[in-house]
Parts: sequence; structure tokens; C-alpha cells
Amino acid sequence: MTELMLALDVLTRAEAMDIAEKTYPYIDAIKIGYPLVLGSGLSVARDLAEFDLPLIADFKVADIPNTNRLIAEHVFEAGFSGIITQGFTGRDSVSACVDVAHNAGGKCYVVTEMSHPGALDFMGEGVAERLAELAVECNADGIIAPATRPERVKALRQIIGSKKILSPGVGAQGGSAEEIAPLIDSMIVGRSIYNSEDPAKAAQSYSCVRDL
Ligand code: U5P
Repeated sequence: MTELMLALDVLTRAEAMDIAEKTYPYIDAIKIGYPLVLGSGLSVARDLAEFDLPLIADFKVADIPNTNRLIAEHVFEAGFSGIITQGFTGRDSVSACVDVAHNAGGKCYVVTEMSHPGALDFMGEGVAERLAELAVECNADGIIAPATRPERVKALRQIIGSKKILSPGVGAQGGSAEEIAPLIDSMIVGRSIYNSEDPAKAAQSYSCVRDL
């Protein structure tokens, strides 16, 4: 089964609660990051807890181990169940996030190759494979890999085995839900749901990925 994760990149608490209220029956998790947290404060995590779904903090943490640890501690104290970290900062920085996550009973996911075109300037073939290996070595729970490049997701799957693949890039970035769903564990969709005239209907249509 492929889960559907809503990327809730709206800018205010009111909008976030409105979209979550409309879509929660069709989604399996919510991901928020800088747009919403900088717009509404970290406490929005407590409000979203009302929907009783896993809540992932997409801060793409990318600092020295001590700073990563401090950031991750804030995240889990705020009520998140998972955190996304960059991997290029190296094994000690990634391990800091994984350790805090696991001590809190949460999950940590490592970015390998991003979904936008410019990701290939630095993060393409070769580097992404090394980042996936690092995710395995650091005992992370999974990776972020691009729905815009299914062939790359297949290659990264060979490295991470049964660890989770969370995959953004469907819809607004041009990726195909039908093509990527069988290759991944969780499909991340943002604008194609929250900018839709009918977010509930859009979420429902993407939720069919569970059966693909
Ligand atoms: N995201 C990507 N690509 C990555 C990593 C993360 O798009 O490689 C995030 C974006 O920051 C956004 C969501 O929160 O996934 C995709 O949103 P959308 O393009 O579906 O609106």
C-alpha cells in the first residue's frame, strides 16, 4: 500500500486547519515545513494533532550535530512524529537527528535526491546513492526521493531495501502518481491538493494510490 502524505505549505494556521479538516479522511500523514511554521509558529503542530495523523517536520535539517540535535529536540517536543534531514552534512549530523527521533519514539528520513531540476546540479546519480547508503548506515527510517524521476527511485530502492521511500514531485512538479506509486511507500502531494478548488476531492483522487 502506498500512503498519501499531504504537504501543507499554506501560510496561516487558519488555512492549515481548514485544508486539514477537509482532507483528513483521505490522507495518511501531514508534512509541514518552513512556510507554515514561520507563518504560524511551531505550536501549529499541536493544533494539527487533532486530526490524529502522523505529522512530519520537513525542515531539511542541515547543520553540525549539536545544532541538528537541538532542532530535532524542539521538533519532537512540539508533537511531531517524524523529521526530515539533509544527508550531505555527513554521518554525525544525520545520526544526531536519528538518535533524537528514535529516543522520542519518532522517525527520521534523509533527503537523497530532490525532485526539482536543479537538484541534478549537485545531487544526482552517484551522490544520491551515497546518501542512501548513509541513511542505511545511520539507521534512518527512510529516504526522500523524487517522484519526478521514477528510474532514480528504482535505483535508490536497490540500496535501501525495505526502508521507506517518501516521494514528492507528483502533480504540480510534473510527476505521475500512477507511475511512482508502486515504487514508493508514501506519496507527498502539496499544491495539487491545497490549491485545488475542492481539496477534499483532490485528496480523495490521490488517495487511490493506495491501490496502485
Ligand atoms: N519537497 C519537494 N522535493 C524534494 C523534497 C521536498 O518537493 O525533493 C517538498 C516541498 O518542499 C513541498 C512538497 O513541501 O515536498 C511538494 O509540494 P508540491 O510540489 O506537491 O506542492
